[in-house]
Amino acid sequence: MRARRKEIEDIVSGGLATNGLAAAGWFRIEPGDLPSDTHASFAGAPALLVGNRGGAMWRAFSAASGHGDGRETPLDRWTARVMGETGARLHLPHAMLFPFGATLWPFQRWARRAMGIGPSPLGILIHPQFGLWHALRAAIVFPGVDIKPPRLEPVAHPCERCDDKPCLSACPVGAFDAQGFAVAACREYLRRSDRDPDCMDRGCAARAACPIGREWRYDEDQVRFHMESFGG
Ligand code: B12
Ligand code: SF4
Ligand code: SF4
Repeated sequence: MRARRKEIEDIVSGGLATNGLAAAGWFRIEPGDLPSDTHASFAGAPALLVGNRGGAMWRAFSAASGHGDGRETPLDRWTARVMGETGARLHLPHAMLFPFGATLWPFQRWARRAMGIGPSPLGILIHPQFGLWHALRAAIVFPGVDIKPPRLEPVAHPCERCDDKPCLSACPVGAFDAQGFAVAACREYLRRSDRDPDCMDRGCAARAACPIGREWRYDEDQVRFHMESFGG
């Protein structure tokens, strides 16, 4: 089956704009991306990545009824709902994949392929415009549909020109070094009663130290929500 990339992008972007989500780029699923042969039909299929940048998604999500209903993973449930509504408008065979849930899909690998961006020393992918203030929310896979992902233009990697790397010295427990991210040290600090009101209340100090895309920084409610889901 043939389909036009632009038409799909318009339907997806139209459906998602009011929810603060956006089409982030096309990529092709490679056989090595599949965690098991259960999804073999996805190998070679084109896919559209969906993400959020800055605080727009948070404002839409906070206003939605699912937030604060006391049940677990409200953002994941909201994302699945709005993506399901968008998918219903596509009238094309597709599968909706998420960066949460039982299957561990390699979303960062896909973002590198779809957007051309690279990792920061913190593990989070850095975008030349949005800095560290963007994330990945879904991938719409089109098995059996003939769509050619566009060729990527080269994308600047801000960390290559950042000599001081303030992100690496801002963490109060030195959780980031050449070995990667010491998750246990970070979580232990977040649970300490004598910690500064930083990190949990204002968001990861290492992430906040990055000068790129500061105007896209999440507001306090949003960072607190993410930090509580991560370390609370
Ligand atoms: C497991 C996981 C974690 C684990 C371990 C991370 C790790 N060492 O891999 C923990 C719980 C520590 C974690 C933490 C965070 N995570 Co996380 N995490 C994931 C998850 C669910 C799977 C990653 C994975 O294992 N993939 C499997 C392999 C096969 O896929 P991959 O793409 O090839 O894997 C890459 C990552 O593992 C990455 N990586 C390696 N080391 C680290 C370290 C960190 C901190 C991160 C974020 C990534 C990372 O490199 C791999 C090669 O590209 C992804 C969602 C997803 N499904 O991809 C989110 C994801 C990577 N996390 C994300 C984020 C934002 C965070 C937090 C910043 C959350 C927050 N608090 O806001 C924190 C960082 C801690 C902090 N102090 O703030 C984002 C990153 C977005 C981006 N711009 O790149 C993702 C993509 C989720 C999303 N919805 O967008 N995370
Ligand atoms: S502070 Fe510099 S090295 Fe660290 S993430 Fe930002 S641009 Fe990259
Ligand atoms: S949340 Fe705080 S303790 Fe954890 S890595 Fe970030 S700066 Fe370090």
